[in-house]
Amino acid sequence: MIQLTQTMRWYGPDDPVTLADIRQAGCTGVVTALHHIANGEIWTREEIEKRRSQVEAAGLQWKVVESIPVHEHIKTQQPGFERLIHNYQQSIRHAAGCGIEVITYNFMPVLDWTRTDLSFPMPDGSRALRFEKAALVAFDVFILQRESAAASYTREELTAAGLRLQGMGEQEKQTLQRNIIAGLPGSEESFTLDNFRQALEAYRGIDEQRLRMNLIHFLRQVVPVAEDCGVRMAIHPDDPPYGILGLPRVVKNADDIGHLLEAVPSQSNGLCFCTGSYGVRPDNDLPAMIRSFGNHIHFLHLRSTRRNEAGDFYEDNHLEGDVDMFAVMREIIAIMQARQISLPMRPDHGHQMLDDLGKKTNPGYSAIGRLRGLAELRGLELGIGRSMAEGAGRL
Ligand code: CS2
Ligand code: MN
Repeated sequence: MIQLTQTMRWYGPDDPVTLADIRQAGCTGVVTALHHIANGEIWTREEIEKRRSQVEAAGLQWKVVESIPVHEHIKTQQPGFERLIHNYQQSIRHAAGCGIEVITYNFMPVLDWTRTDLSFPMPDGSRALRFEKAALVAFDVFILQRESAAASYTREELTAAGLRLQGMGEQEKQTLQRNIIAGLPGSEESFTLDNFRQALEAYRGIDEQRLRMNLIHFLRQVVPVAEDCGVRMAIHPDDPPYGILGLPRVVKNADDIGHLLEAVPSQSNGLCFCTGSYGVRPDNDLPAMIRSFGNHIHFLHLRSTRRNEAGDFYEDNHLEGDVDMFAVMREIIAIMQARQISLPMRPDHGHQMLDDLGKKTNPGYSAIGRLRGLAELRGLELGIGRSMAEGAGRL
């Protein structure tokens, strides 16, 4: 019975969670990135090798990069973007030459993942990450004062946002702003209000169709290179999986995935299937998506969210919330048996809990919450796998 390859994300030598911690959590590998190399620059073999030996010295493997960031100028096709694509191709070649098998990336405009609250209290005393619609709208309309922002929302949403703002003290406004634009862990960009406005400006005239064209252009340049050197590209979905702050989004649902896979058909054109991101939309049927795109899933982020009618969601325990993790896991196990490969996974985020509540941690990436998530997922996998094998007598 082929099983998932269990990994955790490691932010490098400055990560408060050590490689030894990750090993004790039961992982055989890490996913990591060279965050010290500026976005757009080439990842050299020397730098990749240096990281690899650190990881291997701790008894772990490094097969998945998360992420080689895609420069904003590639997303918007600013003059000079061809050189940036060329650099990206070089980084792919170098990574492949150093034994990397999967390269994760995303095509989210301006911001990587977005949350409004990084310390949302759960009933059990742990802390979760949360996206609150009214707070986001309050930031957009009243703090950022984005031109024509009000036109993006309904009257009810604007009223809720106005009330929400009134209830906020100066400190809370500052924190909200920082949470949204100062860059969550893994984001390569960090903004002040002024340069954030400029960054949004670069998307004037870029609608969903245009952004998709730019992504397809990028894929046409990089996928053949990846194919050539035997690595697989894995696109992470938009988080949250719908437009925010007037920005276009192109990796939200099955239709979007279908477009990308059809436009550039290759085994190297694949997905990082993040159940926490796709799962925010009630119209995304995750088990069905895994069934249809299973051959192109190269990496898994397993996590669950719980949404409400107002458009808010928070990150729930890995086996609770709106994601049917049992059904998801069953499909993943079936895909691995059909393809006869082990897929790398990581528990995507976790609650801040126990000892970690008193520590400085990367939001979402504390040790104990992820350890809990991983342990639950590992048990779920074992239970389903064994009963499938014994029940069907064929797996
Ligand atoms: C986030 C992102 O939800 C997530 O996985 O932590 O940092 C994500 O890993 C990147 O956007 C992928 O490129
Ligand atoms: Mn994810």
